[in-house]
Amino acid sequence: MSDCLFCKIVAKEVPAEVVYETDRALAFRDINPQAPTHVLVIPKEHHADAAALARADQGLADEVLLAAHAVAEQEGVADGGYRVVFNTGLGAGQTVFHVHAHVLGGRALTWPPG
Ligand code: D5M
Repeated sequence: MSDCLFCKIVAKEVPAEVVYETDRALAFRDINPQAPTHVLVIPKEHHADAAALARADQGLADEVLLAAHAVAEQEGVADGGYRVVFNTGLGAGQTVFHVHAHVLGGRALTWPPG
């Protein structure tokens, strides 16, 4: 989508610190990190949110999840525990409507989230 920020990151029209990439998924550091490790994992193809992705392409949804866990391993936060979050919809705080998994780790994470 031409007006989508994360599609522009995929197209390299907007810079990002990419930490992991597969044929169909991309992971880059969040511009406003909420934990020592805060990486966003996206499908390169545009889907608005997690529900839309799961309905449209379960294989791609799997690939995004696998990439999220690979990022946690690569970042060294897998053993200590980490969180994978899909904010889905305005009420959940989603601000960018290109589905993304937040991978958060490197500090104690409290529950419930805010
Ligand atoms: O999360 C959207 C996330 O996207 C939020 O944590 C900031 C991040 N963001 C916004 N612009 C950029 C760029 N240009 N690079 C990296 N990260 C970015 P949400 O769940 O939609 O609230």
